[in-house]
Amino acid sequence: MKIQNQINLKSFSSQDGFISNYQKLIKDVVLPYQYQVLNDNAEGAEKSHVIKNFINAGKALLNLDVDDGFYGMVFQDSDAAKWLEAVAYSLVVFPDKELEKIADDLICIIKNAQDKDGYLNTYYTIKDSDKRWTNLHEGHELYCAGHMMEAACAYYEATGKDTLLEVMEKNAEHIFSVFMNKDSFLFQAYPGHPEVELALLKMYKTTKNKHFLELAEHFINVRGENPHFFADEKAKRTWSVWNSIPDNGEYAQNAKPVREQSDATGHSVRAVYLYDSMADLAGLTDDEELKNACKRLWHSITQKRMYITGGIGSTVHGEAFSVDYDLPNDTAYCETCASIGLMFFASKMLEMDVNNEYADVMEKAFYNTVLAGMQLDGKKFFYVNPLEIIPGIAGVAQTHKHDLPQRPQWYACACCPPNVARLISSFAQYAYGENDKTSFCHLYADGKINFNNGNQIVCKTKYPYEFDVKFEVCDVKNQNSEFAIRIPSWSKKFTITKNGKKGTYELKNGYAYISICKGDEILLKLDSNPYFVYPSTKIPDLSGNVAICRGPLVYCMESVDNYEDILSLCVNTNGKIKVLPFEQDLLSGTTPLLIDGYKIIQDEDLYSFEKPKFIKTKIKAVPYYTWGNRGINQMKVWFSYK
Ligand code: FUB
Ligand code: ZN
Repeated sequence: MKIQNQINLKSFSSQDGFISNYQKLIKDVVLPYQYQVLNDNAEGAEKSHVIKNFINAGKALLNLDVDDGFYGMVFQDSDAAKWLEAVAYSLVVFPDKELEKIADDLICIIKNAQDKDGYLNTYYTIKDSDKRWTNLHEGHELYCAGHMMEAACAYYEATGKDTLLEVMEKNAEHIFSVFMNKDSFLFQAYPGHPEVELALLKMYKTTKNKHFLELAEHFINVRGENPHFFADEKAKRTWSVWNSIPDNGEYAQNAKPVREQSDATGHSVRAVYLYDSMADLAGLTDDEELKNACKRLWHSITQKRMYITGGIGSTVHGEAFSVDYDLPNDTAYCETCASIGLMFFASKMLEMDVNNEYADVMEKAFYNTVLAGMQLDGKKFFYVNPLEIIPGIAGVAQTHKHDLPQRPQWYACACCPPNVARLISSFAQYAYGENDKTSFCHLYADGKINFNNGNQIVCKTKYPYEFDVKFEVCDVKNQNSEFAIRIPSWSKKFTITKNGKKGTYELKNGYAYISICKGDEILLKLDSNPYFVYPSTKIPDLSGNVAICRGPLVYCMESVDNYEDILSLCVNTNGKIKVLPFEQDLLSGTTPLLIDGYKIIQDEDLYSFEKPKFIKTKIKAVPYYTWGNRGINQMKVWFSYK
């Protein structure tokens, strides 16, 4: 049984603060820029063609000439879907008739690309309809459908317009008829890339159509029942996308039925999208066994396979989780989408069990890897988020080709950029939750929240750069109303005052539960001191290293701030960390740190018999999410210390 739900999309409004500024950037820069890219109008950016693909699919259905055919990845459709979803969330925060019209027009194009039976996918419609549903291993039809379903639910909730929702209901019913036919080979099939499961659950919640719950449940339950399904499927087909050979089931999380899984394995985005849907289903259906599997997988990720930045999937090979404690900095993969998926998973775990262990990770992933995924100007994006970059090696050495020192404008495989846009514009969904009695604050976002339960609360804060969070209770449902505020585990001390006096609260699983009345003013003061983080000795790559954080922000050092060379620096952990004043003109507004450290003086030889000298120095650090915004530059998160 769910303990709390995300707030309604329309419950949050905001004009000010860190999150609101990011949401303005999405509206003013990111969405228009990405729309240009999707239309192949952004100079210098990788070609997308995705909107043209939809137009061409519509033509193909009418047997018209499809001049420039299909272009891009087999899952190209999903870029348009994620963009539309981001537009929907943005329209809630910043209504904009012009943007809404652009989105409505795109929806029209998408509707025209849908076949009479409900099928919708431009790759297959343009290239070869006979290939439909014959290659779930590589083909991404269900993945693309899932993303469009998410867009449809979001657009309906944001605007009340149901054109896309109707398209996707028809599509979901079509998928139901194909995959729920007990006599078909496809009855044992499951998606190569999980995504449609979580989307079908959204469709169920939006439309209340039980088929969608049944189908999501089926896809989740059937996964891994036949671990060889992809090989069986391959034996039946004569075509492939990448000629990939089905492995032992690790890559796509199908080695075992999901309830028996314990280690987070394989492609990290696939994994967390799947785990998100498992947690959602477990909460919806009160399924203890499934919930326990989710908890095991959660612990596998967060206790053994996650970076300090909330990055996951440490290896480029298969964009995947590696084994426990294999967390290299310089060859890290850490796809932006994977940290977004981790936030989804965390949010669903929170719905079943309000505990700061989930919200802490959600926050870590957001303020570090997810935000690092986008240039501060909103026009360039990282797919891979390493924790160390040494130009000359990064992006050049064969082993480091994937770790780029600068964000590109776009990608041939462009899953991450629109994913960041939809995540930031829907931030409030992750920040606040509610049930009949209690309103929850998991993350702190400045703004007003009209909870469905009748409570109305205004949050005022300059978080994550200041650590006072004020809540004004504008209205309450009744006398028993309650507000639960997360106390992050990084905050070594905190105080809560209510109406200027020491507040009374019950601390449960990292949340302070406070009874609230109309007019109450609650002030949470978190620890503003920077702090050192020491890694487990089980992580070989981090042995003898330390990282520096303040609040949820992991800091890094860049050579541009440190004598053009950070490799010769080491931190003095007995020294001081000075919090420098907030600089509005630095990196879109940030608070740098000045750390006591040493510079190692060594001769130029590759190896030397002389012990190096250490001279005292100060090291400047900036938040990790801001790195790579000042040209090509060395960057490190972990440092040796003395
Ligand atoms: O396969 C679709 C998306 O493209 C995945 O989620 C990303 O990892 C990228 O491979
Ligand atoms: Zn991605």
